[in-house]
Amino acid sequence: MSSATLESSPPAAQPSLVTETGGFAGTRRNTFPKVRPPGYFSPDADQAAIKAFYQANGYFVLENGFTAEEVEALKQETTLICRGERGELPNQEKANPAEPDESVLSRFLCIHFPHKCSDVMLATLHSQPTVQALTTIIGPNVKCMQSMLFMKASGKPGQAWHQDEDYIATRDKSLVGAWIAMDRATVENGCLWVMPGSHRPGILWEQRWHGDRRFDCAEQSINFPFTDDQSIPVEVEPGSVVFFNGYLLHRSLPNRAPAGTFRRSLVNHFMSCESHLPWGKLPEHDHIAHHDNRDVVIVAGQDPYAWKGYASINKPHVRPSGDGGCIKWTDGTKLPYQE
Ligand SMILES: O=C(O)CCC(=O)C(=O)O
Repeated sequence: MSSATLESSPPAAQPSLVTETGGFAGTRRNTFPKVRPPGYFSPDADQAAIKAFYQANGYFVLENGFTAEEVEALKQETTLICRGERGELPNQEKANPAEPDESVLSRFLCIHFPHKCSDVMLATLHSQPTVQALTTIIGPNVKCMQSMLFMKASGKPGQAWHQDEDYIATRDKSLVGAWIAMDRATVENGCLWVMPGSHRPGILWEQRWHGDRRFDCAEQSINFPFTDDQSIPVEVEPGSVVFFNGYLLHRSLPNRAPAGTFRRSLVNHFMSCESHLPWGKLPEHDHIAHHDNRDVVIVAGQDPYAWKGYASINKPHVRPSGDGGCIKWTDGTKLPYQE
């Protein structure tokens, strides 16, 4: 990263996996993290520089992708969703008006598909700086298929190493997560960690139950040729968006910040419109080659499959945090922890 940083980055203390690609990182307004690491860009940065960094490293940060007002609106909407004011969530009672917001938010680690019940969340899919970045790294035609709203109160677990294409397969490796910070995300409160360049082999690594209480119930990727100490924390200010490739190994650690604090983020997932989306249950009599989940929102360009129409399949639901133990969803086995 050459210009317009607050301070120049110090020499790396240990060999880093980050591939420096140079280019204009844009006008910096944030003061956190104090030193702007490689891969942090502002919306006025050179799009070619963003693309080069993303292709080499599998992630980048768009600073100030959302304004302070937009972040405030997202936080308020997050509270309303958790309170059941945007529709009752399965197996959850609507919050009692007397219950404080902090107590309600602390009940949830993550709610899937908030864009299905909230116009405020839906609007984030179409946010101009986000869409510009997506067309730079994916191509002119972009669709969204999922959103996830993390509250991550202090004490809540993180997610073990994984690759998102293990869960949402595209046919052209175009999956991108756009992780919007609502609170400052730090190592202490459980920010995202990435393994730079780990998308490049294009391999989906073996996955296994981790048995580790630091993480929620999702499985862990194993046997990949990178070590934990090669990963880097992606600490960001509210309003920043971390874009990451569906093959990039990433994880987050528990929120160890003082009680009563949160690490809220909204993660939207996007892909190219040219790819089918073979996701979710294969309908009877369908062939995997034709399977194309049409519960998508077009955010840029043209959808070559518009002739198929669109569907509403997914509904908002609460993701298990592991508090009550974890169950293997394929056969219902109770999974043991290593104590
Ligand atoms: O926000 C987190 O803690 C984890 C998010 C994540 O792993 C994902 O969006 O795939």
